[in-house]
Amino acid sequence: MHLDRRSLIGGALCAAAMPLLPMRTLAAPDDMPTDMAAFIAAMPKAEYHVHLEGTLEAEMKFALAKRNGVTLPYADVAAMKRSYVFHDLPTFLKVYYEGMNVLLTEQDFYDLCYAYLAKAHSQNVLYAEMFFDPQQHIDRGVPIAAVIGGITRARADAEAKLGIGSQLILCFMRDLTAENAMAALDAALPYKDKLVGVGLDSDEKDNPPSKFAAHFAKARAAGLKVTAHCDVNQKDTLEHLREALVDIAVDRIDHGGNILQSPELIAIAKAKDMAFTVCPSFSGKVVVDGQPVEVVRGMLDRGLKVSINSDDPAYMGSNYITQAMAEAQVRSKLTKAELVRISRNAFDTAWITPDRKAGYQAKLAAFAKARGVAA
Ligand code: ES4
Ligand code: ZN
Repeated sequence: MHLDRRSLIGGALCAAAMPLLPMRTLAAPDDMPTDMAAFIAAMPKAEYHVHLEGTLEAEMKFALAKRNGVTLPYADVAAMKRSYVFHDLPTFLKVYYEGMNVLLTEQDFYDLCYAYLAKAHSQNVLYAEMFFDPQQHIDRGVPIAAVIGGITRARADAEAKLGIGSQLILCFMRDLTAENAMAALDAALPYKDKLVGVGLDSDEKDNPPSKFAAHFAKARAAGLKVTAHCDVNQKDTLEHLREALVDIAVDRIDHGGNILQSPELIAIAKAKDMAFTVCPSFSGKVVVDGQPVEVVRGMLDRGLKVSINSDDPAYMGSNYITQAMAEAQVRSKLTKAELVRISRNAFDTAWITPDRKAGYQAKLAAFAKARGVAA
């Protein structure tokens, strides 16, 4: 992992149209006023774009490797973390998928999910919807029952012990075959009451949303919501956004920063009140009319429903949502009122009952009022 954050401000990980930069870390900038840092830390939050397997910290990898008798190709945690150097999405995904080899039992998935929810709770996340990649586990011989079972048990315990609410989104790996994804969906559907939706992740190049039209339709027929990654500055990015928005008619878009380059797509998204789950670590700047624009700033200014999320925090300097928001605050010059708006957008994005949503929004409104922020 490169740590030169000053030189990396504004960099995008997988920017085809931008220079490729090493992955940035998202530490809160040293010169952030302490009252702003404290405000961000204390604000009630919701998270929608976090890959559970991307929260697998190096320390936990070593603990699980020991428990499961797996040999890791690194001497220690520090050496493993030094290997977290990525140049683009494929080089990141290679390390990310290799990292999952230590996840073998129901208890492993429990430990992974509980650790994330405890961390999120410590950062005042009240509610989270989390991705997981079943194909990667099924293909390694891990039963889907162990994957979903461990995660579900952790969710229940975290809700009971910590009060944090959560739901689960099954992601299709778009760079594997459509058949492989369909097999995973069929294996998971008996557990559909443990899922809230399906998503689309992994390498987007030449893997458009339309490749999974049948999967999305089947998931929807089973009562599940639909979301899709539209990673930043990918090949055919505007066509992929159009397919997601119009052809698939997704319920949400993950990343989606290039929409800023298309007034037509912005108009469609606004008409649908579409939510965008932006991760500053992956969403750098996009070029709009020849000018680089921060995705969070651009979406806010155009009235798009943007939230800020952490993505794969274990691979990004262990920076979870508070650090992601702090980074976005600096890069997009967010005011406290805008930060509250972003959190309000986030609670609004939740796939939960209106009553629960209103409860979360009331907590956020009380927080803003207590700090004199008009929101
Ligand atoms: C991912 Cl940032 C990102 N993009 C696509 N697929 C992913 N899986 C985990 N993180
Ligand atoms: Zn993602």
